[in-house]
Amino acid sequence: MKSTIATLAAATTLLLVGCQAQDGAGGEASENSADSSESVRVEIELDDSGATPQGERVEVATGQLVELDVTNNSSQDDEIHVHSDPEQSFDVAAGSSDIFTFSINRPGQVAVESHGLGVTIVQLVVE
Ligand SMILES: [Cu+2]
Repeated sequence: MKSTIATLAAATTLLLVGCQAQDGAGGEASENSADSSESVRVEIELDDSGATPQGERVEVATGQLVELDVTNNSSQDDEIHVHSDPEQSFDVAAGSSDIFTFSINRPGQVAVESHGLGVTIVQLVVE
């Protein structure tokens, strides 16, 4: 009985999340991100202790728009480095936020790194 209630609660939560994703700003990175008609948005926060997310895998389709929504709360200017071919990098000054948009046309794994912090933020799995 307990587990039935828990399952129902989980299902309800999923439904609510689904609605919010459709009504809200949308494009949030999720398990369903293989739909290449929508962009994949990755919200990134940098501070002096590291990056959030850090090392997470994010699935994207080839050619799909990827939006990196970066907030740099650390005390240093940073450079976001996308290890695609050709590679790309984006500057984010300390205390600022910016959105960087790009797409990757070749399947494979592409690391997105913070060079200031020396960490991998996300690993894009391009299929
Ligand atoms: Cu790099």
